[in-house]
Amino acid sequence: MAEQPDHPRGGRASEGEQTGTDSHRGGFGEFGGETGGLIERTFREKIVVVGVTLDGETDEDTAAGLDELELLVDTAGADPVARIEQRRRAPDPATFIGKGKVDEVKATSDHFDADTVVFDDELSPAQQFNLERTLKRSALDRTAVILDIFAQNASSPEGKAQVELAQLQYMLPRLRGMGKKLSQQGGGIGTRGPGETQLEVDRRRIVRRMHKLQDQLRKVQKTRSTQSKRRRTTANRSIALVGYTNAGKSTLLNRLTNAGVLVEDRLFATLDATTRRLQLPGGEMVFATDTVGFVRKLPHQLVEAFRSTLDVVIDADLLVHVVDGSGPDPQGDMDAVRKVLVEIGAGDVPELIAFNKLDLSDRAQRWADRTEGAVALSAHSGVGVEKLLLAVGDRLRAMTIMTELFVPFARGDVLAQVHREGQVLVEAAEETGMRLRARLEPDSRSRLAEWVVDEAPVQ
Ligand SMILES: Nc1nc2c(ncn2[C@@H]2O[C@H](COP(=O)(O)OP(=O)(O)OP(=O)(O)O)[C@@H](O)[C@H]2O)c(=O)[nH]1
Ligand SMILES: [Mg+2]
Repeated sequence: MAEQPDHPRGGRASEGEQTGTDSHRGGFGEFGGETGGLIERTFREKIVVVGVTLDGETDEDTAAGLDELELLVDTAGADPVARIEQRRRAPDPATFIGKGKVDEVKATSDHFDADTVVFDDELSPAQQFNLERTLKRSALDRTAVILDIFAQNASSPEGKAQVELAQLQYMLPRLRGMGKKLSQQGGGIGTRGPGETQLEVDRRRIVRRMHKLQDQLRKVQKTRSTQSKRRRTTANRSIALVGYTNAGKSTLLNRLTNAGVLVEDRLFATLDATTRRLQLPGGEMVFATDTVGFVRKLPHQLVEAFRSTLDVVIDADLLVHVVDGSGPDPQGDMDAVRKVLVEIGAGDVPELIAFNKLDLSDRAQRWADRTEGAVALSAHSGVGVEKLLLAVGDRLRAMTIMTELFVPFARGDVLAQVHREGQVLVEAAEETGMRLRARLEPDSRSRLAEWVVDEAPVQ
């Protein structure tokens, strides 16, 4: 079980704290081989954001993407100062946007004295390299910004390892442009072989480090799967709270279990999984896990690296998909979350949708009314939380099969197994053994098939 993380404040210097110096470590979008964010940044970079509407997309898609990108930039600790949009049939292979547009971006960036230009779509290493050369400043993409936020928010050893792995994965194909920066961090004695270029040395160092991190994470994963197996044998079910970042997952876990997880009006406040026991209104105990939030265009490097954390989602019996029902685009949020769920292999886990922040807007209720099986609630005030728990209980019970069994007295081991794996509702002694009525999961039922005498329909 994860402990409540000590939250390192992501660098958000207030106006009054601005010093105008650049004595910060790393910096927005620069990776130093370890996660950043532990040192308060002393100034906020100025950012121009750029969005492109490609064939099949609408201007509204681009505007919504840029709104979110500005929020991400702000969360990362920088200030968006201008936004530029372009419609194109397809991205320019060399510079993503057209040549004339590059000039416009350069002029705007000069005008605002911007430090960095951030594109809403992932740039290829070549595009990034070419853009930086022409714009004479850093050119980054949404992926780099999200990685930067994750780096600032990572606090547990596992979280840090996962973020670093994702950063290195992102960095590897971009070494050409970054070669100089990396080399300055020093290869040192023993890292240079005869005839090798610095680039090859850097590449080998990065690959070695990635293998080390992958090993480390595999070990964590192994411990976690042993723990989850132990949980399973206690017959407790598990639910995972999933959803868009800032939807209120941690607030809900705290409301349900007093878990004391950090809650913040900030994107990606939670990176580590926290699991707590929780009693449903029917008396059953379940394990509830709060985990990392998702976002549109979540970098695939992060999805890959966060596998060990996201395993709890794949293993869950039921997902409680928390949606900000007061937000501008709940449907878009849900679609983005589902896409990630499919990507991590949790597309088939049953889902119960909870439209949150009912206290802020009635729209949460309207969304719930027109969504099959969904509930509306406020994790903040507690309204609707009881209804959610009842719905969770119903859904979990519906997944079990009411089964009648007869077990001879001599088979105390089987009796114990039924109690361990299922929920025994009736138990009566007969002449030669015990007759039981129990709710069993399909797996348990097949293991106990020898003792099953009747199967009643689900109630
Ligand atoms: N008004 C209102 N605010 C809420 C509610 N639930 C959560 N919030 C607020 O929404 C913000 C995000 O809440 P969190 O619980 O941190 O959200 P999260 O889904 O865990 O977010 P990440 O961990 O960043 O992905 C905080 O400012 C909460 O106080 C609610 O029901 N009503
Ligand atoms: Mg959270």
